[in-house]
Amino acid sequence: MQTNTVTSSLPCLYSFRRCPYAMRARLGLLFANTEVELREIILKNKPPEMLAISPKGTVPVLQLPDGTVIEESREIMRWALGHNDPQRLLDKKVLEQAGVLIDKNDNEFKHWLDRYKYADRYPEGTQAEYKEQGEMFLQALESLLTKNTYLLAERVSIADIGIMPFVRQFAHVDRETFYSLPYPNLQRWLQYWLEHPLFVQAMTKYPLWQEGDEVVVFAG
Ligand SMILES: N[C@@H](CCC(=O)N[C@@H](CS)C(=O)NCC(=O)O)C(=O)O
Repeated sequence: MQTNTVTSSLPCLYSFRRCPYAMRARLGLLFANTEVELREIILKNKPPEMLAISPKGTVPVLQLPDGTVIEESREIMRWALGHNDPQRLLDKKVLEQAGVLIDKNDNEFKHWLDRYKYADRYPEGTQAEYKEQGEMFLQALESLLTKNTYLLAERVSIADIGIMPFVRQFAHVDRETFYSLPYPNLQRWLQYWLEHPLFVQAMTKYPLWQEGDEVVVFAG
């Protein structure tokens, strides 16, 4: 975390609608009922204001009114829910397991997801091989979802909102294939999330942000 001066009274989120990391951050903010100023960006043309506070150049980035910069999606979820967590997504009972699952998502599943999605950029393997590798994680999720309605319990946890955007991305590479796989509980879970009012809200389209624009409030 770094500190810089900002003028707005709201935390400011640099976000890209289609980025799964940014989706989980927006979901975290919505589940925490936390209002932020939303600055929609595109990766091809990152605003200098964002790069000035977070030179690594990934979204999401959240800048707090005191200047603190949070530049990891997991930390943004944790920060938001750490302040307000009416649905107890950070329930102590599942927190450790959620961390392990999100690690697996970010460090392993995402690797295969990228290759499955952009197989032509990774000619050393075939798309079918990449899909199979990605499915190992999907199988683990399916097994969890045979035990519970949500990934880790009978109620939503940070694991659900942290992982759902990536499963969505996998499914959207080829919806027909995804829905023909033998993962009925995962399909049900994904469908539930795609229709969830907070996910629908998280996917609202906003115009690209430019310096001088009126503040767009992303309402929690
Ligand atoms: N570990 C970061 C990863 C974020 C990330 O990689 N975001 C992608 C977009 S989905 C990005 O900003 N990539 C930079 C680029 O493509 O220039 C987090 O969890 O926030």
